[in-house]
Amino acid sequence: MILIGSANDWVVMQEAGAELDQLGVSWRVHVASAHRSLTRTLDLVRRAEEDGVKVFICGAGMAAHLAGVVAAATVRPVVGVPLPGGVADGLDALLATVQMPGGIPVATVAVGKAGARNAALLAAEMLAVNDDSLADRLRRVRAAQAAAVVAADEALANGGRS
Ligand code: RP5
Repeated sequence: MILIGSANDWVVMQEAGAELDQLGVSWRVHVASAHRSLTRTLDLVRRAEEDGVKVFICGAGMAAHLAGVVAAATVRPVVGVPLPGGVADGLDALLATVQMPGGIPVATVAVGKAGARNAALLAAEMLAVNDDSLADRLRRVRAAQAAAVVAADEALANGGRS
């Protein structure tokens, strides 16, 4: 399940949904602010666990406490995506997300769209531990990436100076 601290976060976090779609992993998204709607956020996490949600992806900016609050409320894995837009353009959210006290882990990825994408891939890798078909799809994504690098190299060589 994807949780975002504000509807404004979706412009970046939709990258995670797109990646999960590509991998054939079902997902849903909710706006759930750790600060503006704490009780509802905790209710969403509890109900998601009851519904069988296995991994939470949380994207938030500024004082980005969403991933930490969700991690405090579940023993399911939580992947935190720090988002740009605060006074330090994501560095603030990165520190807020990554600096969890020992005992309550949040797997924190890069700031912004790369992080949103990696959060989806990391969540899929967690699910793939017990899903060989999903593991194969992840391997195909890696192979496609490697092929794209080779294609880009060849295009540059062919169009570049000799
Ligand atoms: C955070 O505060 C949200 O995750 C968002 O990134 C940031 C600003 O929220 P808005 O004022 O844009 O709703 O809680």
